[in-house]
Amino acid sequence: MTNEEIKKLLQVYFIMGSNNCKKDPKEVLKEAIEGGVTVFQFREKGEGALTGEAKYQLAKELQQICQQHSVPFVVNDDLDLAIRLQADGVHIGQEDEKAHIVREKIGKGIVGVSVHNVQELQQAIKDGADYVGMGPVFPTSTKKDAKAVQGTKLIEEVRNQNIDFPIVGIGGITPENAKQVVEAGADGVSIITAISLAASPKEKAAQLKEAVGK
Ligand code: TZP
Ligand code: MG
Repeated sequence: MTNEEIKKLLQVYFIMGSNNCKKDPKEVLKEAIEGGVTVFQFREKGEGALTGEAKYQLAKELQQICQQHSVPFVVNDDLDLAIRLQADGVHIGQEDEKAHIVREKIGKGIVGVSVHNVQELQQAIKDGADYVGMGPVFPTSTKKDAKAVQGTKLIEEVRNQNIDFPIVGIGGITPENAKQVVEAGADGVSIITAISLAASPKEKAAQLKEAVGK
């Protein structure tokens, strides 16, 4: 995919696992898609996360929902699961499988990498990533081992260096602060709980889309 196609996908990037939801994750995902999310990442980790066959079954069901609505389905961390499902992409952190290995194994699929400085960004680009995630932009209690909150500093720094690579911001993003992230130079926002725990995921996703305004 071209940089421009990836940037469009990143606009409202919904991430979720079963432990981020109070109701059925399938219902949450369907509503979020109705509200306009542009890509979905299955991130089944942390306390109470499913493993083994139960994880696979949920992933498969969520993937089917994405397929029915032409929303790309990305798997967090778990390269074997991504390959087994023939997912549209994989997202990895700095502690996971190396990006160039993921690229080799999934061919043309989307590869996303979490980065925390310009050096990690340059390495991700070299390794063949399609986009990077930067954060936490705002305080979040969703990821227990998240790095220090960095605001929009890194996003701005990268754009000031005229690096035109697809970037999505993550961490504590809501319809109220999403515009700030995009104005700093991000192509979109990644969100977990603002959508997954919303009384109406559909409404929240629509508000985020409106705030991103692309
Ligand atoms: N990486 C950095 S912050 C974060 C991840 C996975 C959690 C984001 O969750 P929320 O609920 O949108 O703040
Ligand atoms: Mg990871």
